[in-house]
Amino acid sequence: MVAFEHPHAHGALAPTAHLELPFFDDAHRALANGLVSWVRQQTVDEADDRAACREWVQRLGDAGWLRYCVPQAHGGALPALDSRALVILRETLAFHSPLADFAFAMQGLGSGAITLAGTPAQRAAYLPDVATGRKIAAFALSEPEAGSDVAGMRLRATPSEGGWRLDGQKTWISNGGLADFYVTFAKTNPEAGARGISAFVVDADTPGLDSSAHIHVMAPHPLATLSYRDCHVGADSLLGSEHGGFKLAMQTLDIFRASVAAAALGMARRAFAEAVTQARSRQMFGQTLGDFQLTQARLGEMSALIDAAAVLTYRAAWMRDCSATSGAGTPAYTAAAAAAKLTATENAQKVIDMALQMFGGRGVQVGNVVEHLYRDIRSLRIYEGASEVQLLILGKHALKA
Ligand code: COS
Repeated sequence: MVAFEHPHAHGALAPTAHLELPFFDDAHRALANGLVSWVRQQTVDEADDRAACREWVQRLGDAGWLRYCVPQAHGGALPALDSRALVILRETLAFHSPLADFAFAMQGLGSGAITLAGTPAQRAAYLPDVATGRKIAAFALSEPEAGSDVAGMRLRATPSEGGWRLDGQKTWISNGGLADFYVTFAKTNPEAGARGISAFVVDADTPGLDSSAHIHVMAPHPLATLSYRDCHVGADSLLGSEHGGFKLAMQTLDIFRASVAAAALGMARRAFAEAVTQARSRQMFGQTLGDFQLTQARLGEMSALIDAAAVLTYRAAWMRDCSATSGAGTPAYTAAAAAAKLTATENAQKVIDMALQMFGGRGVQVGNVVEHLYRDIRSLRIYEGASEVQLLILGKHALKA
């Protein structure tokens, strides 16, 4: 599948109109405009998702967009990770190609824990190469028996001569088999639940690490199961404090959850643009599809679902970037990111389904943009915290407030 063709007639629905909202400043607007011009020129053959992912990482790196995944001190574009920039990048890329968005996002998620907690040596060894695309990053948290229940993980790290020995499995690992390194979360004290987890940076070529078990899913997305067998890493691979891995994982997810919401938003906006073009052009019963009030009502519903998702997404990103009292690391921010992810992914699924329905039979024809989006959106309601986990986070927050 080639990256989506842009529809010609966006009119008032141009995907940059929302940048006038007060959540954004001129630098964000310039970033969005530059990215839109660039991404419209890019066409990548996505028939082989692994090859395409490498190609996107290369192009995104060469063009400088991956620099938004790491801080300036290590080759990044801005002094610190800027959530609104991440949101703009993901929304825009997802509008054009969900796989391009994925390739971008994984560089950020996979290196996020190094940005947050890495030693100067770890940051220097990985972050500049993530920013150029020379190294592909991955975040290895989930296990066959521990998806939503992170504290239930079993992969074990035991102290060994000069470092640690890792034994166990990770699964559903994005970029599995492609990545140059895996930020791997492991139990360092199996009795201590969430307080017995530590993070490690594990290079892909470490003996004992096998990433060859690829998993095939309904939309292009390189995934694998990782096996760690007698896998030795040095003491300098420990990332952050010993037993501090659970919080580090949560803090990393906190940063990127609002950006998952943005990816969903980009896909919903694309489906909406396709639906509007279809409504204007499709003739039936002597008029256009858009002349039917039923269609107008449907477009109205889609537009409201998109706006609700957008405002929550931008609010979460803005809270993290700007507010001293409700910014990063606070329960209010965690809740805002959860509300954004929940609403944007669920709403995008509805919007894309409605758009597909407006295309009739062509909507389910393989290769149609809405058909592709229908498959692309599904996993966003599951990964980086399923909708049920976001509900749990919001419910707990409400009870504590
Ligand atoms: N930031 C910082 N600390 C956090 C945090 C956050 N966002 N969320 C939780 N913590 C802390 C808690 O404060 C608690 O600290 P103390 O031990 O000092 O009290 C500790 O972490 C444990 O928190 P909690 O009791 O809430 O943990 P649970 O085991 O109940 O798990 C959920 C909570 C379900 C929210 C968590 O496991 C989760 O997010 N699961 C989904 C994981 C996910 O996204 N998987 C996808 C993998 S990436 S594709």
